[in-house]
Amino acid sequence: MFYELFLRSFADGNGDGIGDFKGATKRLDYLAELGITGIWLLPVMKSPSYHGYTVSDFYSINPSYGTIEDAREFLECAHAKGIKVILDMPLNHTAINHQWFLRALAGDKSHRKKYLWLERPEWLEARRHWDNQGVWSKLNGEYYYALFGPGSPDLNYENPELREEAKRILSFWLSLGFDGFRFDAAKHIFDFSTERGKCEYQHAKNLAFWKEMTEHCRKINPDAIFVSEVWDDPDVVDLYSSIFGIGFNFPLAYAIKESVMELNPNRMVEALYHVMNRYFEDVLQYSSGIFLTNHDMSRLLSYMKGDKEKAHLALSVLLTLPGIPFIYYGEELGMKGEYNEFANEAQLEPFPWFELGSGPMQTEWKAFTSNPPYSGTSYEVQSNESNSYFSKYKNILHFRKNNNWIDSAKILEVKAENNILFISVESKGKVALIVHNFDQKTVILDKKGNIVLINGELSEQKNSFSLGRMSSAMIEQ
Ligand SMILES: [Ca+2]
Repeated sequence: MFYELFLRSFADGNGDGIGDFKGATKRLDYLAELGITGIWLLPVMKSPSYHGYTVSDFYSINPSYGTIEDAREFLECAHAKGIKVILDMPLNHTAINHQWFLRALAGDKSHRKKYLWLERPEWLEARRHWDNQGVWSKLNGEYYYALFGPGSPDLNYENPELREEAKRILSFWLSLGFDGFRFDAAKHIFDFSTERGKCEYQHAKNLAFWKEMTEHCRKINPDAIFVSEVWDDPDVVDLYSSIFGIGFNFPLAYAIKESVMELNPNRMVEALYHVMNRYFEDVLQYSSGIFLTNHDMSRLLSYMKGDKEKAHLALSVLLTLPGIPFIYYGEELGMKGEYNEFANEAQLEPFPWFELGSGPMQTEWKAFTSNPPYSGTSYEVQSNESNSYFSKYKNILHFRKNNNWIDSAKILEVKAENNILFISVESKGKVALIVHNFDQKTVILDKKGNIVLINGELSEQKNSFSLGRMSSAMIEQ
């Protein structure tokens, strides 16, 4: 079970209000106690942007986060606690102030070949798929390709020397002790056709690129972990996942949140046959990275309009499905944050350790807007209450930790009856029926095995059991 961690917002180790490696190292026990066995670290390289996705030196640590030695110590301490760490690696583009781009602008030939420059005026007509914006930016009278905006010029991996450079970058971080990578924007490496002069995902070329990169990494660490970010239909995601080993299942995230929001388990049944169809088969060559939210989405409690029962039900559904679960930092406290297409600061807020918004190791790099002091969200308040959002969330995480056999389980059957979702899963001869009550009232069901409460209310009678509203349980068969 992975925890997506934004270092800047987590724990401050040197008193400047900015989260860093020293602080996170001291908070590893907190993560281990949650049941976390992996960390996905958002980019930590030198960057002009607060989120770090535009990198200005791929071989450096952002000085705000500490030193290479601090990172090494963090990795060693994580490993000692049985936690693996993968690094977010945005190889698709650089920051505009990366030396490569600055030298390219100054006319240096070898650096110019690292980027894509406008060759034909008609290329200017190209538009990106999701919002019809242009993809060429102009600086010093020259147009360069920058799909995600002027601040992040795309790298041109047609250049074999650049592919070798990318391998050196990956070697650098693996030898420091990282256990693998989350590859950002994986389908965007080749997404502009120079033949047709328009934006087009070139999946075959992308897959060849990633095969080359992952094979290189596996020579250094045969057990390296890779996760791909591909927002697309399940068949496209599968193509990429077969190379990386784990692919984020975006359609599943939407399906769970929508079905719980609408309290419609039928929607979930329909979706599972579509977005988890491989799990109904026997052969599993790769895993789904299953999640509800990430740094590019509204936080769960904001999505659920503050309905805590729904948020816990959604987490329960997620953690009873096969795949590798990813939990976004702060979700366990019920942090809020609405996605805004122009800035994603709202869902990247400081982790509220203290109720008054400051205290030892509390990060304060930005003011709280969605999770203000005295809102009851803090770890300080919730960790001491057995009935808090945090305590319930943690119990659901512990359910999955104690039942991690579900990670590689097969789905035998899913159905919805009387507003109850039934999921039957099997792994190595072990079979369990999972029951999620989407209803507003308690239901009584037949008892056919040992019952484990996942979340909510449960009472057992001789031949039956009662499952409270919005509650979940597992029946071991
Ligand atoms: Ca700091």
